Amino acid sequence: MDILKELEEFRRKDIPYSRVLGSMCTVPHPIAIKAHKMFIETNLGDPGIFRGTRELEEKLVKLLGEILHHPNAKGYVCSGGTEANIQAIRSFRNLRRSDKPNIVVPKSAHFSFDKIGDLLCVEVRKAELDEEYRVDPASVESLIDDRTVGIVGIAGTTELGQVDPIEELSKIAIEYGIDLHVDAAFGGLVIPFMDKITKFDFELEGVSSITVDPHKMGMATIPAGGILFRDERYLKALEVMTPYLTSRSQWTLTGTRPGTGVASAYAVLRYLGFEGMGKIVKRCLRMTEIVKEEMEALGFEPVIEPIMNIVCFKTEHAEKIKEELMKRDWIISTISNPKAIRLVIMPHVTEEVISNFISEIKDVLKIIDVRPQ
Ligand code: 0PR
Repeated sequence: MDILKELEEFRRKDIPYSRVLGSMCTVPHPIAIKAHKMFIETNLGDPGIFRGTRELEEKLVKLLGEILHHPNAKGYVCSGGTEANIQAIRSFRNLRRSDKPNIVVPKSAHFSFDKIGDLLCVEVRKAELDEEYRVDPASVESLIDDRTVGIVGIAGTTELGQVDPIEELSKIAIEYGIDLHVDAAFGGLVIPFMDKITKFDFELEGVSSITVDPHKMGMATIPAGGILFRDERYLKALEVMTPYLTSRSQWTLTGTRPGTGVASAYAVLRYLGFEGMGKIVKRCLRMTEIVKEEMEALGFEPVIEPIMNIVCFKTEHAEKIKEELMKRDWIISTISNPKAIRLVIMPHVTEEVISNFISEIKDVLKIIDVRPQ
């Protein structure tokens, strides 16, 4: 029991989600926790043993495919958005076998694309954004050449939650005969449940693959990421033979991998259904609106009108505010261009959390004796 006490002590040092407004993760849904426990010993790296878990993974991929307008999408559940992005670009690269390959990503792309450049020896070209921080399709087009193996659009940018003009990127992809990957790690389980839907998924003909992470807005247990491809050809391009295992080959990046994310993500989506997910997403959007109004009343101005449940406020003192809040065990994040504080309004952010946060930030503003701008 001393061991458990020791563990508890470490765990107590962690900050509870009720004081976190700067994370794309959240408290797993209660049914996700139950499902996770049931699958705790599963290993999808050996699907011959975990036959049921493997079958469940296929069902989850189908469910995610249905949400993203392509029930026959092929893919698997991985460790998160980083692995999903790696695998998409790796597949594009392998299919083209170009000498000195490059990809074109928005300047707003998640830093996983810098890892991709390094790992896959692919040049990562960064396209300019417009004044609303969406990628500029003309800039994307100007960076494409005959060594370009794919382009990337983001549906729910990490910093601002902005959605790139995927429809236009899709047209460019078709015109140039290259693949388009959509990083919807965050937005993939937000946009489909919003009232105002922008086209971003397989509905658009030029979209070859999508990253969608249940461990973000899907309220699954970590790790649960998702990579979906339009057809099996893209998975085949990742295939490695596994002669001594129960399966002939595998196309995942990791070998041993948990079934817990599969079970927890599937349980949440089945339990809540489309309607239940919609309610949660809409509540997050309502809470975002409340935070925005409260912050505006304090003199802050949003960088862009929030598109989804992420909102950033311009301030020269972003780092100082973050630091002071951190001293009081509150977590927010910051962005640097423009200087701003960033709030992610996940399902654990209730009205009570918001009012606690606002009174704390009022105190911080007094202490550092600055106006927000
Ligand atoms: N693509 C996008 C658009 C993302 O925002 C992220 C992560 C990824 C890919 C990579 O996903 P994984 O981290 O699952 O590999 N975005 C979050 C961020 O950087 C990750 C995160 C989540 C960071 C929770 C902190 C945190 O508390 O904000």
